[in-house]
Amino acid sequence: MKMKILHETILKHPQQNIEKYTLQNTQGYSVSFLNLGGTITSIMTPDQNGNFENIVLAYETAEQYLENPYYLGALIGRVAGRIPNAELGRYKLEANEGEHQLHGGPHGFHQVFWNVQTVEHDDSAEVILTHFSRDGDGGYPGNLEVQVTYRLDCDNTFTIDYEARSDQDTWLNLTNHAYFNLSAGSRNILNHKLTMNSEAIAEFDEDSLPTGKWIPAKETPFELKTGKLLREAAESDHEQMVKVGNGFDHLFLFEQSELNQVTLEDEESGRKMVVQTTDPAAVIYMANKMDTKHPLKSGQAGGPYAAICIETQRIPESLLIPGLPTHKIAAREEYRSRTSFTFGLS
Ligand code: FUC
Repeated sequence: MKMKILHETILKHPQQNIEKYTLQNTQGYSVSFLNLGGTITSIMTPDQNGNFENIVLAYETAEQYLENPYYLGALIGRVAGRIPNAELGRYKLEANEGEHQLHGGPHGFHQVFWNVQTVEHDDSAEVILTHFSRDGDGGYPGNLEVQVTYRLDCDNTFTIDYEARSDQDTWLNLTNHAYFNLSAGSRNILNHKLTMNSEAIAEFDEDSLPTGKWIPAKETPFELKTGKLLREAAESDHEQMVKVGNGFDHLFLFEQSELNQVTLEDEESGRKMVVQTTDPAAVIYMANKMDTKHPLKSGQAGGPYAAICIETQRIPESLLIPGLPTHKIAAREEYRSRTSFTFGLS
């Protein structure tokens, strides 16, 4: 039996319609996303009783994606994370968090209508999203061609491949900002267990900007080798944890291996997700700063600890580690990274 790709228009808009695509495998797992921002709106997986539910946060209405204030499920670029004073070298970027830039600025990739090309194979369903970002877009140098491939296979793995190339030296750090809740929103994430080989976290100042220093994870609440409940992070009195609203909202550096891994488990539903990436780092964000102003799909609660984001990425130049890729890319260099999410039961 062939894998399926379904398609519907969910909002007619004078500029461009919002189209929704669903990749569905033969076991009933599915991933839905929009042409706008490549935004993931649903990932349907079964719990231990075989009930399929959506394990990512989504807004109540399609119109909300035109703004997407929480960056729910969106592709993030050109540069994920915060850029101090919205300045890179001699380039002045568009600021959108006080003087700083967050997640590519107000016209970042989450606001882009991507071109979509669907490809159905026997054992996977694939969609290729492409975007051409002009020299000077948002203040960034270089004409940039970006291609993101979303693929769901018959073994319940969803893979994101990022590829890009610029005609000038520039900065680039691509990720996806899905908010996961393995209980499908019926509880917060404080009883979810997180396991990863974290080597260090980037120290943050009051504005969550990196100070340039790495803090070793060993023997701190950021050591997650044997797994920790997220509740421990929320209740920790570690200065870095309190600073960002009690919990994780930090750039974690992996102990490097060929594929770096993060595992998330929810005992009550039995769901488990394994994230593997070629990227050297990931921002782990427990939605500590999320408000409840923007309504979510019925059955989903917003606010602190509503979900967790695992934003795999590169590291900023200010935190340079020899041998690891930073945000800086050279003219005509091939930017490539892959992150996969495998869904199953514990
Ligand atoms: C994450 C966090 C930020 C921010 C954003 C919406 O990437 O690092 O603090 O709140 O998401």
